[in-house]
Amino acid sequence: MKSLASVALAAATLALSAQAFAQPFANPQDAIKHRQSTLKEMQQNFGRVAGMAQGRVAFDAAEAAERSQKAADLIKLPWSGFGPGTEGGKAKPEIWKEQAKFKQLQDNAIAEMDKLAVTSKTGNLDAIKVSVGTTAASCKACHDAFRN
Ligand code: ASC
Repeated sequence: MKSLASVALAAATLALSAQAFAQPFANPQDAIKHRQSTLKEMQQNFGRVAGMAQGRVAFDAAEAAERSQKAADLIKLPWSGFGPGTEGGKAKPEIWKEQAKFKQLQDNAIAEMDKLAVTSKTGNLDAIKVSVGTTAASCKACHDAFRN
């Protein structure tokens, strides 16, 4: 049986290593999982609205409004998963060398999705098409610079 002291030591060691990592996640793998899963869920919502804008999916104004708002909420979440020491996944190492540029591209994507959420609530498909285009361009700009 493990002694109480060894269990306490193991707990303290775990707490210390988590502290040394100094992140909102227990380890880099969890940070990568967080950014990948939130971006994927965002894309599934944005992609549906993009499909409506491109005529691949029947336009449903209520669904477009709901999914655009979800995408706008979700695009705010991945970024906490790109902290120091979380290199990996499809992320290019440049993210950790060009932090100002990375932040600028995040902010652009967030602003575009917020605008798309507002536009989608009007139900104006022509305006939604324009906003989907500028939003997709903001996704692409970050992928081109920072995603493998
Ligand atoms: C999408 C999607 C992206 C962007 C980008 C735009 O629907 O999955 O990554 O739009 O492709 O060019």
